[in-house]
Amino acid sequence: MFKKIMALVAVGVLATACGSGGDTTAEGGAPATSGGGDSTITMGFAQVGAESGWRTANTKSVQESAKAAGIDLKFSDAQQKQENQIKAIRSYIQQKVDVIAFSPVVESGWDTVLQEAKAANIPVILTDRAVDSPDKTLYKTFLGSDFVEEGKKAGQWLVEQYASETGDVNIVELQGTTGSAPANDRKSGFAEVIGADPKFKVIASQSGDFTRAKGKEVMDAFLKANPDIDVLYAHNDDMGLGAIEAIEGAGKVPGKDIKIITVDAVKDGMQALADGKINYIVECSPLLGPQLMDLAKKVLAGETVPERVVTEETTFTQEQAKQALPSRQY
Ligand code: GYE
Repeated sequence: MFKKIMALVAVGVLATACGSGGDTTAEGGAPATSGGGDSTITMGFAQVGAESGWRTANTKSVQESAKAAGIDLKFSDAQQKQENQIKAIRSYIQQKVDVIAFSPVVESGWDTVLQEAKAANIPVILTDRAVDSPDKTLYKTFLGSDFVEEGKKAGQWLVEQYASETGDVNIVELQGTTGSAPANDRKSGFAEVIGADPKFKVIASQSGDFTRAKGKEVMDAFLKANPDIDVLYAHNDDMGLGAIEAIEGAGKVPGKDIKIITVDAVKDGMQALADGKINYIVECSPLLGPQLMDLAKKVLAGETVPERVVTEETTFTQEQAKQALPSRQY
């Protein structure tokens, strides 16, 4: 086991350095290439679920990159339930994996289980979504997008599109999973930007749980209650795609009668954008696997890693989607 080798190296190198509960990222534990033994890293990965095209692409990226990096991956799907994720993490602790990576379904309520991982000396890497714990020693790094920035980009596009509009712009919002980092941050980033002009009115805002089915259901209700919707802002493509069905079902033209902004830029979303049914997509990359494996190796080698690794991403108009689609990986 990788950890055992590292432990031996660490004992030699750091014998006098750390007292109790020393920081495992402490420099100096590094080049553990001392020969022989089984140096395979075992990673326990607690995934959120399979709620969206984004998530499916993310899972594929993690699984493929683990394989490519020679990391033994234990994978679990929590079906969007925090209690399932906590169970999975506890089981990884029991199995004494070398490193735990997970994408926390919601932001709060992780301290206890993360303290258990810390007590067992198993480093944790957050990927995709953040936790709101003030105790930054509970994890080594957080790899993922800046969701506030994504919400701002969505808001900026809207502000530009409606620059010459003098009347009210009625917006409905489909939020992601309640309590999740992307739902909280995409909402607040967007609100901050459009809040500068009172003509932008969010007339309804509700969770569609990041799924197509829920997106359709909630949009149906929005349409019934509000005859005058100008814009839909959906926190992911899947909810936007479900909402398109609802809009068409109500006899309206998505992309024209109701302008649509979404986040993610997965293939189905990009296709709808190219087809004129969505007006603008803010990209959120699910391809976090290679960087995650790289970070895991560094953490286990005792190298210092940045506290936060932000994913680079862009935005797409309808024209840009047409150009990007043929080579889109997910
Ligand atoms: O945008 C959504 C998925 O956490 C960034 O989760 C991720 C979000 C993504 O269900 O489609």
